[in-house]
Amino acid sequence: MSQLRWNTAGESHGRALIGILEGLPLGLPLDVAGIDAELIRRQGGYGRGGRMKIETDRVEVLSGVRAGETIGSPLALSLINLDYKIDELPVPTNARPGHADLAGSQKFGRRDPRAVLERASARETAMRVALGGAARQVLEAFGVEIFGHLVELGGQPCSVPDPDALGTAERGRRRMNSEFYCLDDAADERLKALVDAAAADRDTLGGVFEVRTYGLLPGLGHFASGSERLTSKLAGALMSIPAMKGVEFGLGFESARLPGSGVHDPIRAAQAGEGEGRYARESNRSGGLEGGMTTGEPLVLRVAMKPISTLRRGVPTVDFESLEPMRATYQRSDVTAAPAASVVGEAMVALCLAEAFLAKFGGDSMSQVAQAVDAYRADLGKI
Ligand code: EPS
Repeated sequence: MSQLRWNTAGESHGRALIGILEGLPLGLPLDVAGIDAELIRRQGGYGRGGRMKIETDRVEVLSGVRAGETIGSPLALSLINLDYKIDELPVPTNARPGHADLAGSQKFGRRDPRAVLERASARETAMRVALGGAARQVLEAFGVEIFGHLVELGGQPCSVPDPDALGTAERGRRRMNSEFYCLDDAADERLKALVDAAAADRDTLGGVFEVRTYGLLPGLGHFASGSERLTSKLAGALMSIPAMKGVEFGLGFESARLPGSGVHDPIRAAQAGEGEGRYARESNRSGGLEGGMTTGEPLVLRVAMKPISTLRRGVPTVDFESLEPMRATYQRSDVTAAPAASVVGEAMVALCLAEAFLAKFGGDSMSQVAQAVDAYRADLGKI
């Protein structure tokens, strides 16, 4: 069994996005329509721009699957870019503040933001969603649910006090009915007015999304080395999404402002049928992670996204040649992509958790993984 690893290739206006996911066990029935459903969700959300009307992201499976099941070889996926025009697009004469344009040009030693922005673009996150969709299916086979939703847009809250209390079906229903993928039934009209005002102002908006994961066994991840801590892996994975500026787990930054008695989650004996093993918690302020490992409580994390850096009004910059002040070139952009970012966040959480899950229970086939999970469950009852 090899470690779960992934990679992507592809530019924003190149021919296609390509993704490879290595380390999937044999015998996973791959639900391609399920992956496409995630891709459709990523393309949506109120405030998206013209590009999403051009693209129709549907995944093509190139390798790793026979008769609908994984066969233990690398999974290769492709997504065609309908807006394929990389060779015709101009080289910008200035750098857009907030993008990779300037630092990337300096890094390459060439005034060519096009060579930078094509790959730095968040278009690449479409393939991450496809790969994450496959990784998620490994976890779902063991009863894990990963749920992302928007909790803030442009500084306006749009969640409910306790998303866990809604239950799976109601969470799904509310998110499906919201053009912002949020749980507050009453928020959409308010948020639409906010996005419309930002659009009229030729500006952009950021937001905060939350990802909750249910059904995790305790003990995924490792305390023994910094790089193996699930907390650091998840934070790194989420911060690798373009435009993300911060990640917090559970109480997050609020933990630093409270005394220990208001932060740590008391342990008690579990009641019959409650959770995994012999213990339960009275609260989940940790967000489901202690010592870099899962506790068995829901994993709760939030991620802050900055506003899209291509503004219709243009942010002040200078012309490369003359150094004369000007506004950054505008071609097309989203007013906000924060709802879509929650789908990308789910994908990154799925990739990270599937890696940790298979590191712990790894076998070469799904049935071997299932045996390891059953043995571990039996062990938990004795600890
Ligand atoms: C992006 C700019 C826009 C977005 C794009 C990300 O694309 P374009 O420059 O073609 O108008 O629509 O996002 C996607 C293409 C996508 O699939 O999410 C950027 O600069 O990051």
